[in-house]
Amino acid sequence: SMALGLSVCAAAMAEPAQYRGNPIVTDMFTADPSPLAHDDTLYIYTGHDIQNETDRFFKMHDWYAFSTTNMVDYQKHGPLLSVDDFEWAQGDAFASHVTERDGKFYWYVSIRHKDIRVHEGFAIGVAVSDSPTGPFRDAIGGPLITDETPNSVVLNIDPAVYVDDDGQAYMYWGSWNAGRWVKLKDNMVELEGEVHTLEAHNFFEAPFIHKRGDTYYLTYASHYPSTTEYSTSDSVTGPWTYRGVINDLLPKSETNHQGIVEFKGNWYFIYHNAQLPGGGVYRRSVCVDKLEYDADGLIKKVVRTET
Ligand code: FUB
Repeated sequence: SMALGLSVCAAAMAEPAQYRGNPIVTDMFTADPSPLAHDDTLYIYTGHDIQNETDRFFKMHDWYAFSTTNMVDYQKHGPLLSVDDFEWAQGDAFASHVTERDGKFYWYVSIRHKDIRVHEGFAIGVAVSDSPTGPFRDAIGGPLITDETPNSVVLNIDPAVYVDDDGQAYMYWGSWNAGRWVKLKDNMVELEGEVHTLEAHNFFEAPFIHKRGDTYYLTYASHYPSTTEYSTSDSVTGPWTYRGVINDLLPKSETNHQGIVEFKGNWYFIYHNAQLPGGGVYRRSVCVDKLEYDADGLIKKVVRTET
């Protein structure tokens, strides 16, 4: 009927924002991407820069996801998680990482603790959901890592979790030249054993692990302003062999924060720049480009396609 036709049309017009190309999001500033391939969809979880054009610090309060099935069209979900979802936290939604285990989705986040104010008070928390797009809730009701954790670092930020082939989960994190790693229990929300120092040449922050064939790749931001560099190993715990730069300095973003994922037979390098109009160090934009390997399995320098 005519009425039915009109309501279908209205529903189509009410669809959430859709985007194409780089940067993948054009109506807000996004940063620190974390990719997750699930079923036939790629989810890119991001931070959300809300700083103005003059103040000089990161201002971030919540996290979003952007999904795609074809690497061309992206759909916004969120905000899916916010600092307010962690009662023990007071602010600063820095970099995060989402991983799946046994049908549950775990979202590891960097936030500031309300009470523990040693150093900067940064802590790592974790939220959980039965779906990649939520609802997510605080999985512990407290932090996983704080300044009080033995062998933690000054800035406990930038968590990345990797579940190895034998089912053992590892969390990597850290900043300002001090990387760390620790095993996680099978429940994904408790530490197993002691915190280890991450020994990787030129490590600054933003560790990320992926595996291709028998090789583990540890990518990370190096120096500040940051390039993206990497090391490889035949074990998820190292030792790590330094392999060089894969993403050069960015024109306007001092940070460089990457995630790497294989999706539908191609590898992707997911990062942020500051190329949206009005963009800058604290107003960044997530981008996606191809990641390629040479015949020896070394990563080729990323060819960025932003304008
Ligand atoms: O987005 C805030 C911080 O900037 C992140 O935690 C770092 O990785 C850097 O991108």
